[in-house]
Amino acid sequence: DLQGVVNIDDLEKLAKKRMLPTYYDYCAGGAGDESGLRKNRQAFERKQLIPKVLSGVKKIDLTTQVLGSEVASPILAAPVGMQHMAHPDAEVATAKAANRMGFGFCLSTFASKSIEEVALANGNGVRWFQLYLMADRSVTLSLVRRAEAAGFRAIVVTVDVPRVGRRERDVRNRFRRFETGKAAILRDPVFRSLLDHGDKESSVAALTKLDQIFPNPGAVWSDIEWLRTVTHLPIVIKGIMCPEDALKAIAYGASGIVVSNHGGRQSDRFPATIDVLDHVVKAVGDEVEVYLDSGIRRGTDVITALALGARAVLVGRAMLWGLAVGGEEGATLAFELLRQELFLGLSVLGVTTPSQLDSSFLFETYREE
Ligand code: HOC
Repeated sequence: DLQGVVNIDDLEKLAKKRMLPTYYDYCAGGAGDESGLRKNRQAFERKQLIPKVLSGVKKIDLTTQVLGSEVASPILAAPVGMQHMAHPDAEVATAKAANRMGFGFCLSTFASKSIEEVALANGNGVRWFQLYLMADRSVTLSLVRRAEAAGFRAIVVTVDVPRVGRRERDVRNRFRRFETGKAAILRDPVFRSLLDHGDKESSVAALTKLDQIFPNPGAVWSDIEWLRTVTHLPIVIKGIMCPEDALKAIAYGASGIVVSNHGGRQSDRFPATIDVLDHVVKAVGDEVEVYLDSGIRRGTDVITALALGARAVLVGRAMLWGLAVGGEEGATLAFELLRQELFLGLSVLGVTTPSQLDSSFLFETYREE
């Protein structure tokens, strides 16, 4: 199946044929009328880059530093939950693919595979753990401790889900997020201890309990303050869309932020991330590393984000489509396609390392000067 795949769109078309339609819709869908989803793409497509020729691009080095760790490219695997919807090997496959490619990997709180299994699969890879601030701090803390013990190098706190966005495809499909009971958090020992009969509790009771602690609309900035006191790992705040919140993240001890609109899944009225990136980067200066996600499908999208000041990008759906089509091989192909597009994109732009990118390569800046 993987033969003949030329780009991420090809992978998505194949994934759509492979996946259960309700699962595909859950993964592909966005909030409301899905204009947020479309905007993420349209905003990238509007951007234009200006090449600087005869720059000597024999050697291109994509190596990037993220939070003090070296990764093979500025493309990281995003924390996509419940990847069993795409393939039974789920995050074990994507973590292996990321390690094969030397890409950084971020594991979701709602992964289908356990923190420990994924760490094993990821080997010596650079991995981060994505955390939701649950309404029960003991569960949140349990996840943090397990991630620390399993060699995760950062905690990425997602802050843009006070309630889960209304994705109309899921409403029509009567899709229930945890219907399969496959999210590994259901097996967390501290979570199990909250159930009346511990391990013997039926999965229905476990799902009810999970619904009580997530989403947590009561989460506030002081929860980040608390998190800062319980872990020495760097904290990255994911879901920042404006300079004010970026500055708060710094004040509360973050080492990085992810400019993200949750892949257009939380609102159809949030702007595209690539359109707000510049304001956020200018506000924070060098105080934190800024990453971006939501809508990355092309190497040129990565370049555009980096030219606007992002250190790296995270890719979710692109990886998922690869996973759906070919497990670990498919996810590796998705990463490889993006890596190749990035390599070629830099070459034709006249750039040999991601760190050379700046706004002088953006047509809009060039035109203004
Ligand atoms: C998988 C459990 O990131 C999404 C999630 C947020 C909701 C978590 C539900 O679907 O966008």
